Amino acid sequence: MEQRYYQPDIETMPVEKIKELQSERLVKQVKHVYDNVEYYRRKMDEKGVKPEDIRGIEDLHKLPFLCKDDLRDAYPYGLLAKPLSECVRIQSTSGTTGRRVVAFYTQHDIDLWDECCARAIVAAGGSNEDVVHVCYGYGLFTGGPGLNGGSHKVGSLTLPMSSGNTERQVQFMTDLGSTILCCTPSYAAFLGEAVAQMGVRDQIKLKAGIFGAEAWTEEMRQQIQESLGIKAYDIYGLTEISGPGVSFECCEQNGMHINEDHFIAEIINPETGEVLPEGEKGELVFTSITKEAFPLLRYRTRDLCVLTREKCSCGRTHIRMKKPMGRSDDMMIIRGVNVFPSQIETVLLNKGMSVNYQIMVDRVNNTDTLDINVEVTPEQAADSGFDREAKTKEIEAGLRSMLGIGAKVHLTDVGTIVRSEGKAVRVIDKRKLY
Ligand code: DLL
Repeated sequence: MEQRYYQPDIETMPVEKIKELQSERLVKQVKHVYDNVEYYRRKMDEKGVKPEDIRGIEDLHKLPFLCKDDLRDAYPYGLLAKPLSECVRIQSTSGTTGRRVVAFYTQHDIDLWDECCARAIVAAGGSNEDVVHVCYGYGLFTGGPGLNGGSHKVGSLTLPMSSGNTERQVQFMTDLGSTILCCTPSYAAFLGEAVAQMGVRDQIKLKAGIFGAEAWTEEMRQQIQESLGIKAYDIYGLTEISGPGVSFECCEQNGMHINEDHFIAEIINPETGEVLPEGEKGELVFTSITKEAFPLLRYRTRDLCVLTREKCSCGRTHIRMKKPMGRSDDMMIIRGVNVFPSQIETVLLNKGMSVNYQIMVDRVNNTDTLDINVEVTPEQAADSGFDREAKTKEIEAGLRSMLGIGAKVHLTDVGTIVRSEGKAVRVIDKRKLY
């Protein structure tokens, strides 16, 4: 397949050149925040670092980390690096607890963000011939505005659907011939079901999907690709660093290229803060080197992931991040064992179950319990020979071998688990209520 890029010079720039560009931008950015943001000045002074100490990316490790609590402390204007009169937009995190994080953008910030999303759309095969159907939420959430802006840059016909009203989504998809779908993977799975139920699979023209905002497994990718007849691409980002498009997948579907001309990525040991070498798993940390209004230096994402500089056949040279396996704060400790929802998803889908599941954790008589409700697929429901009891046992055995602890599995009927239009809520941990 012919390779297309949105900004070929940048996307295929030799690695040495990218590093030079990063160094140059980092030095400027550090000076910008030190001069304009009191919060940073204080943090850097406390650590004994002056802007002149940062001469390139090799000095990045000297800077202090920033974490979500810093953002909350500084709410709302404490990290603003440009006068409000130069800002044109805010976006905010979807977090439901504590103070929200508010991110500010100048027009220049929005333009660069849109370009990042345009790169993702072109990497998924998009062009001005495409109809880009955006059903990420619009509003404070960055998903809708980000992909919308990217689609405009590419010159695609953009359908700003936002989330919800699934029947209308499918109707527009068929009537207007949507070719690229942008939403969360869990909503894409739901749309796959809706398309089948409405009997319009042969009327949709989708060829690709750009899915992110939550962790999803390779098994889930297969299911979505089959149900919608598309190639499904991963996209990653976070409000604090701009939104979707911090990184995106290419045709190889093997890790997401980080837009390194805008963001420097590091992997650290989450316990000690030590920077880990390429290839090791740890917490992803980002430094935004082109953001004007809300530039974060060494922001700890809490996402656990691995970076690789292995050559990619797509021709892009920017470093890749593997699929984040979940956030460090998604990790459940059950009877002393670390469990990620993504491990459970892998087992369920490998055993042929539907993507609709929910994990319930509780504590009974001082012992943690793990229960998983998972829907049977419509095919299983229609199959009179389907043995629920045998399947339940098979999944329980699979979970025991994946997790090292036992779980109780409950097969439920089709349609019994609430579908999500945005980020799915997979885990109900009742222990937190105590
Ligand atoms: O979720 C931005 C986004 C919108 C990304 C649309 C992709 C598509 P927040 O609401 O601030 O921003 O949440 C950011 O979501 O730290 C990850 O934990 C998680 N996340 C985002 N993309 C992925 C992904 C948006 N592709 C948080 N895989 C991040 C796994 C993801 N987790």
